[in-house]
Amino acid sequence: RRLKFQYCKVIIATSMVWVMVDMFLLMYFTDCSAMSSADCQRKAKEENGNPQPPKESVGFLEKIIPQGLMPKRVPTGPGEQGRAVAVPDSMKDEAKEKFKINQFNLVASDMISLNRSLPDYRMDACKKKEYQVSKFPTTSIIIVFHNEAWSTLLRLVHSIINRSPRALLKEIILVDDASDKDHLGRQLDNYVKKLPVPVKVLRSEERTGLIRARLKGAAASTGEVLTFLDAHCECTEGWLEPLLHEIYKDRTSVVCPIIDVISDDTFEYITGSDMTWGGFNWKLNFRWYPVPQRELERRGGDRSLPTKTPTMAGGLFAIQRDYFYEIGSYDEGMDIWGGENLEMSYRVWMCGGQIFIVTCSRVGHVFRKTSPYSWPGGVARIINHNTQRIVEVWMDEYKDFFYKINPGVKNTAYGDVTARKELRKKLQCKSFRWYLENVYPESQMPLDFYSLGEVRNKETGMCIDTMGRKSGEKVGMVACHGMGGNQVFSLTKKHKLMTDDNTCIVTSHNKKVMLGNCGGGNTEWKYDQKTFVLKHVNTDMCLQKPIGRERDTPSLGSCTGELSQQWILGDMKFD
Ligand code: UD2
Ligand code: MN
Repeated sequence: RRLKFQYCKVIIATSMVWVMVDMFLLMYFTDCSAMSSADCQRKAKEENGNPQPPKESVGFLEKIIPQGLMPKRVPTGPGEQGRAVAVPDSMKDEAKEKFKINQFNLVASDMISLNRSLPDYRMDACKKKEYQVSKFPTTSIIIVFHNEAWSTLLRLVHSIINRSPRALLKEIILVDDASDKDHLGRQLDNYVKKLPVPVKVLRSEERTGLIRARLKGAAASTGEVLTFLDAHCECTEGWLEPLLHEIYKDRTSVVCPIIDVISDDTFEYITGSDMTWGGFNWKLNFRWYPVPQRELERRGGDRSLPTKTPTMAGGLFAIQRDYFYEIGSYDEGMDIWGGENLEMSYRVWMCGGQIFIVTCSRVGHVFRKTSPYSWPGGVARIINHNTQRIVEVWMDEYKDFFYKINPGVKNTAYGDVTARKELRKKLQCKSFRWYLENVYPESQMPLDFYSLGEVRNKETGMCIDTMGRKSGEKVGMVACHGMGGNQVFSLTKKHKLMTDDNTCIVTSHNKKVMLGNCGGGNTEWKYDQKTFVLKHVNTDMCLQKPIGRERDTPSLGSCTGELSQQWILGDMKFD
């Protein structure tokens, strides 16, 4: 009888499990196969309104249900498998209107399940790697936001819970930087309480900006590693292990995933290249550039090995917690947005650490074309303020590139940077020149140069100007304005007449003076300080004022040395 009773218990337990599985699967996947598209959208929307159990429990069920018995149901709802969402015609006006709120298609985002499925985008070599996860440090995930949308923020939280080994996930810390949206108040507090991972919600009464918000999150963290993410990301399969692996191997490694693109319009998940790294231009804008051959070779051609990168984008990275503080955390004097990524990149490299893009880790991010939130005091003021703090502390003589382009910024206030300069001294950090030579020799900043500033014709008094044009277009020649920008050129010791964004003054096959890529041909000019003549090396001809019908572009002529071929270069330092 006792045996019979046991037998009954097993049967009851088993059927209960099956009922649970069924209910769970019904809730988890928005199956629209038998519905009109409008009904399906409504269902998906309802699903977003109701907290769903995170995918983690599927893992739990997989363990107790024999392999092969798991019902095979591929989710088919909007955006599943990272697919693009098509907003139905009836909702297009609403979508257009709501785009302004977050500068992404909120209606599309709201249609997608908070638990949306994504394919495993990793390269095969990555899928094969085995990690000693039990030895890895734990991490706190820090997400700061100002007025983030509900669906993007919570889809991120779910993607973390669904796709990170639970043992490594110490907590998720949400830092609300003075948002004024109802859904980010009590609704958020209540929602996160039901999640199977500890989630702390911190709030600033006053807008602090993302830098200070991240510091607030870091201060409250208890994990051994801090992992920062923007609030509109989605983590993919296996994203966390390779990041923590690098930090486990070397605590001074600061690691970034590949940042894939989540379309701001359709929310399609679009994989980014593993062949790009982070750089910057003279204006100190962060930019992606192709990974140079030497870095591919350093890795022996194995693209699954982490790429060293001169700079990071800023939003998505992991760093050992104690090392974060040792190396100077963040510059608390930086406001709202911008610059902190370059500041940290220079600091880490110059003070003994290293930065990697870990190509086995992929996280999607909604890149926006414009910023949705307010910028107290104005965008330019904030960005210049932050950038000035970087150049003054870290860039030594190379800060002139930034100031020549933005001369107006030179005399504006940027607060006190003595503490940051002391930090640099205390950590015995290397020079910016060392960084350019050793970490970023491909940089657009010439190591050595003869001049930096305007290029003025002695006869006409006019200046060479890119007019904001690109490589392949003609060079302009207009009145000198003394405002830097498009009139700043550097004559480098490699004899290039270079301006920002790797653009040089070159000559075309028919001997026209053009803008061209500095890495291309016909870029060399020799300047004679006594005669003021700029001679083009390949053609042996001289740069001169505009002639003929082309009144607004400098030309090339046989060298005569007359005034029309004489040029004054800004800030010369010949030696
Ligand atoms: C990029 C980075 C971002 C940051 C920024 C430069 C990526 C993918 N993103 O810009 O992390 O490094 O460059 O500063 O690398 N936020 C606040 N308070 C504010 C302003 C913003 O909490 O006052 C939050 C915001 O809600 C978001 C995060 O900070 O979660 C980053 O802001 P963003 O998404 O506008 O920055 P993004 O991606 O253009
Ligand atoms: Mn962002």
